Amino acid sequence: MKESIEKITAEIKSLQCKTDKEVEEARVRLLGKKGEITKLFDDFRTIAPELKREFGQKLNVLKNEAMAKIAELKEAVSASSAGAASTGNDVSMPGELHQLGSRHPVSIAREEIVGIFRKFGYDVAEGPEIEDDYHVFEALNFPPNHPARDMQDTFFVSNGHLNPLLLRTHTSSVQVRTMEKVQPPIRVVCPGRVFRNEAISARAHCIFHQVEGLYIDENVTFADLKQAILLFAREMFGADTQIRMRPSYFPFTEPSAEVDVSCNICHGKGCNICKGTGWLEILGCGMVDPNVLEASGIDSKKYSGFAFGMGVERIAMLKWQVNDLRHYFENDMRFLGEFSTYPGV
Ligand code: 2U9
Repeated sequence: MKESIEKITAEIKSLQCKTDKEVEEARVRLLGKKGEITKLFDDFRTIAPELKREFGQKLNVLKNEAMAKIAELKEAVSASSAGAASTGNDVSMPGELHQLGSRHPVSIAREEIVGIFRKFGYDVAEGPEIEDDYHVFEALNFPPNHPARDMQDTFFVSNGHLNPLLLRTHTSSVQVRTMEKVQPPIRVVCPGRVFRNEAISARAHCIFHQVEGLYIDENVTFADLKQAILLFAREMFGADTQIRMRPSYFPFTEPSAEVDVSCNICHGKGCNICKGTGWLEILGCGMVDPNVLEASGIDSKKYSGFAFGMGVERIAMLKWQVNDLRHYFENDMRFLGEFSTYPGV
């Protein structure tokens, strides 16, 4: 008993705590129901009667010392945490607000377009923005003197040899590279940036984004193309969307068509968005020209396919009724902030 009292007395003297939690742990260790001092009081009941007086006093002194030390430590800990708060940092002040960014509307539209075709079973492929003449023009059946091959329309990186480097004017070069690598069936969508030497206006920009698609297999027909485009348009613009096809011309597809969707503002009645026609042009498409299949090593007698291409900014303009393409390139936070609550952003 004597040794225990001396040991605990020494322990109390040297006791130090940094936090409220440590003080409480020390209190429980010494004075709690199963604490060291409480245990000595239990033992006290069994000692010889002639020793009771001496040890009774000693135990009471020990208990008082322990209680005083715990109270002292409690005070010291709370004083030191109040001191920290008074060093100039007001921990109760509201935090600084950071302005959160959000997805760019062109990214939102691109992901939505690509997501729809993924759901239809298409893979996604990407390729280089700096391309050669062969993959952008030659393999796609562009005649040697087509205007797109002119300096007026295309940004050239290097010139003066047979296969100059240039900034791709469409992502069709990615589909060409896919056809060179794999045999049909091919189902692929190719999103990416494209570059055209054009004056910037409300309807055109020298850099914009496209999603193009290619489907090649045995017995692919124009009816398959029409169905794929109709299903896409309904996913993108709403279940009651109608489409119409107008004949067109592209070097890489035959026959070719331009596709309009029924105006999602006036539902075909005619408004200023659709210029009173009830229709909005969304994409171009067609059956892949057999010359294009053959150029990339695909047997045009066995396989046929369809392709389509769309400008992402144009789709985004129609979807959100933005009347000037330049908004998508200026990064004005007031404009971009409009899309921060778009579902899935
Ligand atoms: C291969 C074969 C055929 C892709 C196609 C279009 C029609 C089209 C324009 C829409 C608006 C470009 O962004 S835009 O200016 N695109 O009208 N694109 S068919 O045809 C291909 C592609 C690759 C091998």
